[in-house]
Amino acid sequence: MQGEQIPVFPFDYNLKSYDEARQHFSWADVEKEFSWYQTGKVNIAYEAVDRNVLEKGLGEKVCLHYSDNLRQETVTYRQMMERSNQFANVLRKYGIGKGERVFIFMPRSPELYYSFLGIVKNGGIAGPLFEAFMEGAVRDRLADAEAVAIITTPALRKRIPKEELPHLKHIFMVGNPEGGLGEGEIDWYAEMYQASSELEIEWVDREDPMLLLYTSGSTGKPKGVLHVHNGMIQHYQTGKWILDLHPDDIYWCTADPGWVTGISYGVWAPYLLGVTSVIRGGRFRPEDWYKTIQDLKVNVWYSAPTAFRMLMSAGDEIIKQFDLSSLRHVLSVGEPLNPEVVRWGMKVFNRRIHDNWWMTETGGQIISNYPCMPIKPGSMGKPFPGIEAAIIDDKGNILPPLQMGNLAVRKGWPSMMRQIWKNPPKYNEYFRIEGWYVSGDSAYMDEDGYFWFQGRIDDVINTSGERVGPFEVESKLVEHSAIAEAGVIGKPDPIRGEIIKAFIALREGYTWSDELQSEIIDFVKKGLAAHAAPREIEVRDKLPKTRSGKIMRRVLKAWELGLPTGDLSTMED
Ligand code: 6R9
Repeated sequence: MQGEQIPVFPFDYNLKSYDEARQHFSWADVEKEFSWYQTGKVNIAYEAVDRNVLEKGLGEKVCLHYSDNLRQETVTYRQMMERSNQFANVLRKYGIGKGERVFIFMPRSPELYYSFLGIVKNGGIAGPLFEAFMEGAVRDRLADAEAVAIITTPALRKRIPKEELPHLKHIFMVGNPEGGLGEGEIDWYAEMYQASSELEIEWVDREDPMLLLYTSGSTGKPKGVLHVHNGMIQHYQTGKWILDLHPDDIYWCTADPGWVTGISYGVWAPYLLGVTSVIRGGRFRPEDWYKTIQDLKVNVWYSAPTAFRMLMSAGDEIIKQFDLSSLRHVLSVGEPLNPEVVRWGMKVFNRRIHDNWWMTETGGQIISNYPCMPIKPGSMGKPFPGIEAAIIDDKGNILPPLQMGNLAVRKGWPSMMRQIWKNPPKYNEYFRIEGWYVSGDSAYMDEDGYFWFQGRIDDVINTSGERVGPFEVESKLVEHSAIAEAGVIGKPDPIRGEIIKAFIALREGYTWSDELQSEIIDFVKKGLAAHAAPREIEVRDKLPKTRSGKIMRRVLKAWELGLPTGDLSTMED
């Protein structure tokens, strides 16, 4: 094998040999692990929660350790089953049924998880949102999905523009708003208190949808990625082999449920394997994070490069105050994991950080570094057994090792998205090359079969692990009265991966000032989300555009990086 390598640690892993698994693996064998294989009755939430209680004797086992700075709570699998049953019953009481979209817009808390699982048990489609979303982002998503209900908190209710959402009938309020409940608002706690904890769960088809997650592309509004119950097959097996979950593990996935990682690997994978999960609410503080690992004896820890880089920049002295010896397995996803961070992980935790690659659209992990395999720092690893990934050119030819091209996945893995909500053309774009899903990322494979990420092919920005579409930010910017036109790019940043940089041209009569700059940043924060606001703004007389009027972000990027601008033949004079 070539290049820098970190050898395997001698633990007893679920996956013993990657090569052997690749040869003998079949998804059909994994299906036999589920109850529905015997009973024919399908619901991912049954397999993830109820089955642990009713069939596996894990009712008194802790499902969730929740904590933030004000609250600490333990939820057993039985409690998780009963409370999610209750919420499913509440939904039924209000006539909300199978296939209807119910959104969740609230900070991390046990109530969020009861609600999420209740929606799925009722056969509904859950739409988790980041609590950071502002009114415009909330409206776009609820409107597109024609959501009938939302679960939220008093602090966030003002960001839900009811008048503009004719389909939205019910707002379940977790907590007591000042001045009481408004029209269409329902007291979540009061309803839960009255609801039965017994439920006739809604049995569904494996191909029935359960999750709608909005994600950004380079053009247009965010698109609704739709996932089905069948994804459980992949969540289960990747949880076993990539997360390497063992029955007695304490597992902490730091991702928010507004992000696919916080659902596929913050709920489904650990619950399907019946392990104990840790959920931490509140803001990020290095001390709190290390203390969480120490106090709860976390063994398996799944986080993201941006978080590791923040921990790294907080300094190694802090780490010495905590006992982190419980950690066995550490993983990362969301952005390129810098080799420097992998080396830091070896130094401070004496553990390898295992990078893996996947997307909202893939629903589950696709490429990974496995614990039983040497790590090459900077590489995403190898495709999951049973999944074929390749580097292909625009015609669909598989490229030889070391050649850069489209990172693509052979169509048809279990957790693949099944639709872009109400937008078949967008869905078909991903499958434009016969037999393949084209990810939009570019990469190459080395001679040992390891994949190396190179960049996005479109202009999507990845800031602290969040995908931000430049078009959405540009559209918001030009809504501001001072801005004539705007072009937005990702600028490389040592902590956040990329930051959002906006180039703008001002309208006649406006002059640039620090006040105007803060006003504009605030405008985007309030209109979209804090993470979508530019951290840098540069004013230009004019922006580079194509003859058809498209802002040429590639030219802006070249300006920013001091690189040659390349072919400018399509640029207006
Ligand atoms: C799970 C998730 C997907 C995009 C993806 C790629 C980037 C994710 C990565 C990575 C380099 C990794 N990405 N993992 N880039 N190395 N290990 O992140 O989903 O939010 O949809 O983002 O993130 O560009 O295409 P999502």
